[in-house]
Amino acid sequence: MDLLASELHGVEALRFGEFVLKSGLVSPVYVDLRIIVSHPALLNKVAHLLFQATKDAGIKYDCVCGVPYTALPLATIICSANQIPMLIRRKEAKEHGTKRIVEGIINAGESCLIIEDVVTTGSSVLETAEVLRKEGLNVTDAVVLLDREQGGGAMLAKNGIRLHSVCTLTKVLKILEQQEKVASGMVMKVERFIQENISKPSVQNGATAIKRTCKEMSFGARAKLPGTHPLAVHLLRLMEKKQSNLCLSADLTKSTELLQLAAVLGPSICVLKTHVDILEDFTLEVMEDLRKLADQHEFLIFEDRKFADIGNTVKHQYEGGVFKIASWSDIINAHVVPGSGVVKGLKAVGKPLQRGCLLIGEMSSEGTLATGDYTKAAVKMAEEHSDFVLGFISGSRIVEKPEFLHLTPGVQMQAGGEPFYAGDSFGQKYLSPQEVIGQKGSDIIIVGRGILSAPSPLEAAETYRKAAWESYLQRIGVSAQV
Ligand code: S5P
Repeated sequence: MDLLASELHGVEALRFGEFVLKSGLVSPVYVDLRIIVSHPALLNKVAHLLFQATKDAGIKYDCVCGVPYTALPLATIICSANQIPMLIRRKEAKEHGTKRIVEGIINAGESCLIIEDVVTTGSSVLETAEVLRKEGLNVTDAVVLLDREQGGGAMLAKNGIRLHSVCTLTKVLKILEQQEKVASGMVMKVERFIQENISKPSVQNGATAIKRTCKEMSFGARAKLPGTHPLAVHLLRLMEKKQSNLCLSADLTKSTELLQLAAVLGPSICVLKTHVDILEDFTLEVMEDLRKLADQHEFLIFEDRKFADIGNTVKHQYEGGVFKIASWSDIINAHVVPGSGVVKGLKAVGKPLQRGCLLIGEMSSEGTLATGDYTKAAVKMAEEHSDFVLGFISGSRIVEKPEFLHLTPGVQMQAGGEPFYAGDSFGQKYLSPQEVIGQKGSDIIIVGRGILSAPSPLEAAETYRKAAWESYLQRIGVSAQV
């Protein structure tokens, strides 16, 4: 074990310092075992240790599957050296041909052992187990080289999977400390980090989900990430400055009312969302006046146009026509149903103007079809066009990338700050700001009638602003004082 720890450290599979993880957490340790494919002797050694761990634990299994991608070569070596049939799990089903998600011969009822390099929360192992179980295989055990001891074992146990590890992160740390490769101060820092960031399994809607118990990045810190869209950087900074993660949905039909509301509520909001096509008296001069108010009070304008056509058509709809949306709106949004052409068309107009786009990943309405694979496709499209797409319209956080923003509509409270659970008569469903920001992990609440129908829209806006901001502060671990 001593040799393994020093070799992993030597090839920089374990690094110490400050690293931003996929979840947005800043970690003092970074474990990345992908590098070991460049060190064949070490790769063999790791595979051997994993196999030895299965023997020591007395696990019985018929075939082996590695969690893609890092554990694939490890599973291959184990299977080849020991003559065990292997299965390969695809990350995405093939678009053509067989559409298989698992390659290799599947004999339903057989036991499949899962191999993984590192386990933190256990979600990657569980994801692979669920795919294999859907194919009729039994999955009861997983073997991992390094357990980061951040709740993965407990979460997997809850889902009927025993986790066996060759080594734990604390053990490796101790060895490296003894070998004087890591300073004691750093060891303590890492141990504290592990303790503070243990994920606890929780059950939601029948499925096991990881509850966020860890501290998250602030809006200000997210603005500093190199991959954050420039418009999102601007928005995150003004959110911090104004202490507001409230977007007003200004669904009004008269331009004087729109401008009046923008003037009064401007200081309380970070974004003002319009549906210009419901204005009875739309003119471009009105939008020029709105733009001036936006600059004066520092909020962004978001035209909720929900583009959903082929690229060439949306390009015209965005740039021209009566509304000339691109000339005054900072942000627009689009459905992903046409495929990536819709983003490409919008990007051709919006990117040169430093505009940004939100993709609709989920909707707040009853019976929405934007769920499951559709939502995943929206995330993939956003990742592929992150030079123009700055985030999502969604009911919850749909991707753990702090560079992306999540804006959530369907928010309302009763007078007095109580949550309001009913919807409207057309299928709109509501959650409270606390649920949306605190529990669902979204960033910005979008509120329309909750503010517009209140006796004092300004008072209501302030109540929503404070509730959403307090939930955000709690989420990042700062005591609320708004
Ligand atoms: O899924 C969605 C997406 C959007 S953008 N559900 C929504 O309600 N919206 C918009 O948010 C909707 O068009 C409306 O402008 C606003 C919600 O308004 P409210 O009055 O129900 O708060």
